[in-house]
Amino acid sequence: MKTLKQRFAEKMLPMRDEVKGFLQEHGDTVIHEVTLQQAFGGMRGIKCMAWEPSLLDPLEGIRFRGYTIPELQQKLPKAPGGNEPLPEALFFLLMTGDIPTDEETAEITAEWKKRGELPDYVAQVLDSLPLDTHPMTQFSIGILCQQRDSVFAAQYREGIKKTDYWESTLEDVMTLLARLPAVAAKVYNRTYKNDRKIAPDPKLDWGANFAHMMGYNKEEFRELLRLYLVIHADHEGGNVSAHTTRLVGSALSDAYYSLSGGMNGLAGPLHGLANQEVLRWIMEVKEKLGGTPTKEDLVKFLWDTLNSGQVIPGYGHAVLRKTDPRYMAQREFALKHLPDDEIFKVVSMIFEVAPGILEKHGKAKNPWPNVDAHSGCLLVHYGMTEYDFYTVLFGCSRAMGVLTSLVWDRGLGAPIERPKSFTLQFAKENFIKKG
Ligand code: AMX
Repeated sequence: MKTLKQRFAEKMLPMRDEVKGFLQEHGDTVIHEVTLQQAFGGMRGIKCMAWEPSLLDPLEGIRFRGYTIPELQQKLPKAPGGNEPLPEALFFLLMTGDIPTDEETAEITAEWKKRGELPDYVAQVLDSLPLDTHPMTQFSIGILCQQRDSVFAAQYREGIKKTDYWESTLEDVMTLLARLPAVAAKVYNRTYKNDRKIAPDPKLDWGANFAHMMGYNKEEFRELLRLYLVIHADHEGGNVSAHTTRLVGSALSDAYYSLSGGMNGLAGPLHGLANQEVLRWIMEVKEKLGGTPTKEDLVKFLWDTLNSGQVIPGYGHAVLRKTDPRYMAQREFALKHLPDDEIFKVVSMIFEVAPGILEKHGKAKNPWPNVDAHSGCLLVHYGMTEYDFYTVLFGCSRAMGVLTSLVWDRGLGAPIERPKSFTLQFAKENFIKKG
């Protein structure tokens, strides 16, 4: 059996030549015109970056290497007796474009097990942080402090060839991904569980072992975490965590610097932090309206939220214009495993009324729920009530997509990013026709 590295090289090396030829022939082709509105408005929708692992359609949602989430649930290898795809298998797919066999998936599981131990110095760095440090801050520091282990940085100092950058980057990525659950579990246990130490279980796959190290051993929670780690892994290249990881990496900062940067972006409330905001807000709904609200009370509460100038967390999206399939995958999970859960009932009721209200409100371009509107409800059901931690789980998953892209960028020889900026004065003088 070929290794992941060999399979990756088989795909990447011909593509390197293909891209070179493609650009020689079509490099001057204009693919987008940019308006001032876009330049001042978050560069929304400008087609200006290539990103291989996934592609987002505004109406259909995400496809990972061409596969929808239901297709992944069907086709990717699963844990024995399980129904949800293994995240390791998704990583293989993101890297190579091919659905892995059980053996190929097992190779990644084994490799991550081998590399997955938390170095003592990382634990010491984390232990030096005040306990009220946000888990995402701890997580990002836990990633960043491992930079000293970067094989890419060491080899770069020694002067490796540009065409070989991807090999040491892949080394870093494998070690980083292998260790992420241990970093995250350390953050979880020290922040909320008196710093209890739970040794990894070598019999378990990556997701199940992650659950185990956080103290969750119910098979249903393992399945949830596997699903969670798959569906959050990538959302094409322009979102904040993906784009930041790429931008930092484009300076040839190594995988540790790049991912830590991306995670700082994920920690924003308009991006990954929305999952903790959703849960906090649902608990507020329950508290203020006394348990499960009536539809009328909920409608009023939603309007009050909007009228006080706040967003409805978990609703809307910069690109999507329909219900997020990642939301639907979690809803399916809830309907199957926890149909009578009280918080799920509130989440469902919000799903019924919020889109209509947002449409009437008339601001949000997309009134439908995104991935973050659902995840917290599932985690609370299994006892993970620490909302502030949720974005760390998101980060462990997102790392797979953005680090895949980093290896591809190194393979394809992507240059440093450097778009042109300008001042308002410059825009007035150069872009506006006189007279
Ligand atoms: N509630 C209330 N107002 C909303 C809204 C919501 N859920 N979503 C968008 N709007 C408002 C915007 O604030 C904006 O108002 P403004 O004109 O006064 O500034 C207007 O509608 C137009 O915004 P948009 O073009 O539809 O959205 P966007 O691309 O600027 O922002 C997003 C997208 C996700 C940041 C936004 O929908 C939002 O704030 N949602 C709530 C937070 C959230 O769920 N974030 C998670 C997104 C998924 C992820 O990355 N993890």
